[in-house]
Amino acid sequence: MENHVSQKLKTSIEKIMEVNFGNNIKNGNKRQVYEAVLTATNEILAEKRYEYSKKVKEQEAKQVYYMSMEFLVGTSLKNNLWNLEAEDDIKAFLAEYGFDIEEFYEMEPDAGLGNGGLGRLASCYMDSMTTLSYPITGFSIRYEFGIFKQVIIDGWQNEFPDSWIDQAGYWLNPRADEEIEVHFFGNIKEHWTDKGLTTEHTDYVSVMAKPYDLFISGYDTEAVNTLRLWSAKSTSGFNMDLFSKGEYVKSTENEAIASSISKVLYPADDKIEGKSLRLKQQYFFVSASLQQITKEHYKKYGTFESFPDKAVIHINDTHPSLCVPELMRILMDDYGYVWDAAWDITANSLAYTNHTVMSEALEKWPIDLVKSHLPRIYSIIEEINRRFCQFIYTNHPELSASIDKMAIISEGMVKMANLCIAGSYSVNGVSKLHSDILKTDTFHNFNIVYPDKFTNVTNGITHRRWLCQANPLLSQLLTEKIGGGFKKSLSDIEKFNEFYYDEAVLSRLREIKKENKKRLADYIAQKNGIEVNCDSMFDVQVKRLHEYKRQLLNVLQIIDLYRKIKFQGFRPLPQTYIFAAKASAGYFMAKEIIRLICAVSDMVERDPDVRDFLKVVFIADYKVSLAEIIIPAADISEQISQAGKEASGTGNMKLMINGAVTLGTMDGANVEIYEAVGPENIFIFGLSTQEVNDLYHRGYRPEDFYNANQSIRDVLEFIKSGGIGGKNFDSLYHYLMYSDPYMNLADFASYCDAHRRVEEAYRDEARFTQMSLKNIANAGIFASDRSVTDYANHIWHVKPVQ
Ligand code: GL2
Repeated sequence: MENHVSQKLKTSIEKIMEVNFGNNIKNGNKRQVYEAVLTATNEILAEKRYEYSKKVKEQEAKQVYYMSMEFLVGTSLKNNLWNLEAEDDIKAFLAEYGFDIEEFYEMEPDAGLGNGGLGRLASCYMDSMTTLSYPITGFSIRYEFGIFKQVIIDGWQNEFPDSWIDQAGYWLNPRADEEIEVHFFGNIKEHWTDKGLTTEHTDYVSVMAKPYDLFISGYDTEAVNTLRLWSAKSTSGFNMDLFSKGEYVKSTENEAIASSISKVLYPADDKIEGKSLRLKQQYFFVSASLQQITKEHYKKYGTFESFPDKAVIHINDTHPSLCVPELMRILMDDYGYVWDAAWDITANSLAYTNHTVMSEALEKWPIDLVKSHLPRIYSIIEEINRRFCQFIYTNHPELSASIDKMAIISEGMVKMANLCIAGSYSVNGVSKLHSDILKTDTFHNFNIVYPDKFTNVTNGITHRRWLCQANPLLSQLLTEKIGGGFKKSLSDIEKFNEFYYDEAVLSRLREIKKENKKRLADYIAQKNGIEVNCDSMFDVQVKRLHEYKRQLLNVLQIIDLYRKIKFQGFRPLPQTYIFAAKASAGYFMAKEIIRLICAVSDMVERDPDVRDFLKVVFIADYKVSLAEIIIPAADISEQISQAGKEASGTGNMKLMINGAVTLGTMDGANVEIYEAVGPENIFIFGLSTQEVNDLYHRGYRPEDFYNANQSIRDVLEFIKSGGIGGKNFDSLYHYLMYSDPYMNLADFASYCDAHRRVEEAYRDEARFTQMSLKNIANAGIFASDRSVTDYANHIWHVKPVQ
């Protein structure tokens, strides 16, 4: 039976066709109907949002404000229709008029407002919070250009702008009535008044923040939450005076400077960019969001005493760390609170998640930059730092030698993680291993001072997008066998373990995998012009390109395999290696690794001795919608970062739930995947975190591994001598032999050995399908529903609003 939402949607689509285009569906063109479907879906969400927010207000429920520079939303149409349980009806409705809904899905560009795992996690959390009916608002920037489009030309990554708004802007609901002014630069004047010492910020430059709301739907819920994206524009706008005087360029200058703030997403992942524009972006969205949140709170309660009971502001990595001084500023300068009271409110309303231990990603800003761009904020940070250092000095004399390391301002820099720890009531890592490393290593001293602040919440993924929508065949099989309850409550998926010995189910699993492989193979044939064998084993490594993730190790193994097939008559199981990854634009080594993958792909493809056994494919422009095609087709999930470096990983979870078996190091959430599936259903190799640290302290000498291992010598000399299509890869040879902080060669032998174990397991079809089943059935704990419930219960202390 058709549901009430579907009926409403249809009527609304018809109406929009009439009113907006003076047309009807029958005669409408594809673009018109596409627009009508998106607009109608958005309207339904707007109505639901209105009803839900009324309830939240009535119940005076505590709310989460999730501050994140990145939300990797992906596409929304399919997700929204699926969540509204209207997908089938709308598909059939459109088909009546000759429109294929799949084509509409393809027309929608990804909202690529993020780089990788961190941004995608934020979007998964919005989905889960909404499905579980928790009130949450996400805050970020409405980047005009999201993550760049990647085009590979002759093996080299080129970046092109991604203007997504034209085709996906229907989801963005402008709220001109809620614009907010943000101040940069200027001077600080202090003077005594009857209220004590007050501070005035003068001669500042104003930028207007205009909000756009993107509605977030959930499954089987009344709730709709919003993701508020701020767009920057000038307060003065276009200068008519200058224009009249013929100063055409100057007349638009103010607008250009202001709007540059929300122009483009910084494409660096796990690495900081200490640029002035980046600092402006951070302050811009933090200030606009906090001004709005506090204004609403004050309107309602007339005081901030109750603020920590009604609001929790979550700092997603240090990018929004200016929340600490900005909330202090608002409370003191705008609402007249004295320092101690303001600090009490601030430090009880903020919670912080750390997402990386990589030193190059721990943000710090030069003092002069912060001081000149944000003079008032800097003066507050200085005072926070002074009090913090004094507190440590007085209460923890044993740490007095470490104060310099713990200080918020030191070595000419403002250290944002230190600021977050001092200013938040909760600090968490994103997997058990990562949270342990934070406590025992990265923030060891802070853990001595604030042992109760540190906790762990292991990441999760929304299986509704990554399983139900991306892999409808598997989802259907699960529904048949264990019922549909898993869609709302993924712990139910555990029941699938019962089918471990069920031949019919195992055979269905194989058929489903094959279908998904065909879908991917079609994509590859179309985009790469490579025919891949769907009976070969699909080995997948898809994620950002980063040295620590060690795509290079994967290629080294492939080159070794190539050489063994070509020169030693080795006949392996046919295997297809699939890579997809974007490298940060200025990251030379990462781009070199892509070039190597592409060159190896070419070399194999041209070689009739090898190509029946081995294929290597680099799929360009990795993004959420592409991941939805690749992941369900994977047999093997490569998670091979150097132990201790990948905070969690979330791709590993998406692959697992789609039945791929992990080949990985004991790093990040791989450790918990290992615990969930047991040692016989995962392939582990390589040094442990402890062993990596020990080797580092002893001194890692790549030549020791080179000398001890014939295959390493063969592979490296092959690369060096132009063996890969005559191309020069000296940069990578030297990297591996003389610098490589991620110790690729130390794990090489164990990695190759693991690959042979994988092959052996894969040859035993029945056994491998059982491994795959175990991975699916034990993925329950990696639901983002579980993660957000952990946050809600243990950190945020919020309740669902039903
Ligand atoms: C990351 C981590 O590298 C990754 O391991 C983790 O899964 C995600 C989400 O917690 O966060 N940190 C980071 O800066 N980026 C990540 O993907 N970009």
